[in-house]
Amino acid sequence: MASPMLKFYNGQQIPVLGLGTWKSKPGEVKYAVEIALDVGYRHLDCAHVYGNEKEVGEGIGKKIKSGVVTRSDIFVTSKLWNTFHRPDLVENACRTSLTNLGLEYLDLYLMHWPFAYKEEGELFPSVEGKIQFSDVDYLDTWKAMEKLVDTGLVRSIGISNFNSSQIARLLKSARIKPVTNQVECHPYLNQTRLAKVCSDNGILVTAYSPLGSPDRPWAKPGDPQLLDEPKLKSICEKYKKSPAQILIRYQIDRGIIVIPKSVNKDRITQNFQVFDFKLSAADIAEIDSFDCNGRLLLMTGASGHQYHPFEKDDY
Ligand code: NAP
Ligand code: SBI
Repeated sequence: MASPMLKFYNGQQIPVLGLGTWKSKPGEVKYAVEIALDVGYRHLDCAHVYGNEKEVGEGIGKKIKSGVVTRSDIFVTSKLWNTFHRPDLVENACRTSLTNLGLEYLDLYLMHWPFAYKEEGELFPSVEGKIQFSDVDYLDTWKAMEKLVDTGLVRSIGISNFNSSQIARLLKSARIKPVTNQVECHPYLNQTRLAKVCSDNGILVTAYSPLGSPDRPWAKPGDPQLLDEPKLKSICEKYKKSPAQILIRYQIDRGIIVIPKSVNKDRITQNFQVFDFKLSAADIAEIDSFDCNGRLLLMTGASGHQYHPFEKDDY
């Protein structure tokens, strides 16, 4: 079965389920993309900072060449990294992702974070272990992203990791509204309040780390594992689905786009087998109750930045 689509306010459609590619090694991600397209995925979530867009592009190119998909069948997202926020750098950063991915346009280009880093050098410019910031305002970066829509390099633009105050500030000056805000979202951080702000403004939410990102580089032995959550067990038994499938379906049933990452054939396949069941309202409410403000990606390296989204008492 194909992934159902959601519609952005601008009329463009996005498959509700996509393949994440952060941490997917260059040697593994081409195969992962090929498997995903073979089993029916039509949405790929990419970013310059993942360092693997060339290999993602090779996987896409192979499947277009062999006739499995056409360019217009697939939805490809990339993201503007923090070192390219200065308006004069934005178009070139987008073109670099397009070249690496082997594409002529992106379906969606996101501002990866609201804060900027010192321009152009390393992706994580640091001096004595401290990330070097830039004070470019995300409103100015956004204006340069709007021009990418005008020139046809990207079909839609969106944001990632923006809090509710930052969304409100952006909406006051944006000529083109963001179509989505891609944020960490799973039962331990279900983002109900932020999702309401987005929905009130016609913005869809995209859930990243929907399985609790067990392979995040800073995970420590003994950290709670969402996929092992004991309260998920009876729900899994009831629907005869795995914890990952329940976590993916939880987002779909809330109207949220979801982008689980895998480089494993069986898990890529399993994660797509979520369109033959639906969670009851009571089970969604039960999973909602797991929320514990359990943010996994704190981005502490950017602590102190004026546009850090998670530092104040905001959501
Ligand atoms: P995730 O999708 O929550 O979890 C990925 C991990 O779960 C991998 O270790 C994967 O292992 C494992 N896994 C996948 N399917 C499984 C299954 N069925 N059963 C058990 N384990 C399974 O984590 P994520 O990579 O952090 O988030 C997903 C995507 O969101 C990213 O890849 C990226 O595209 C995006 N993202 C965006 C941002 C942002 O700032 N905008 C931040 C984080 C993530 P295998 O690969 O070995 O299967
Ligand atoms: C990277 F490529 C390296 C580190 C890192 O940490 C924070 C989370 C993040 C990101 O900014 N976007 C992701 O998908 N993962 C990331 C990516």
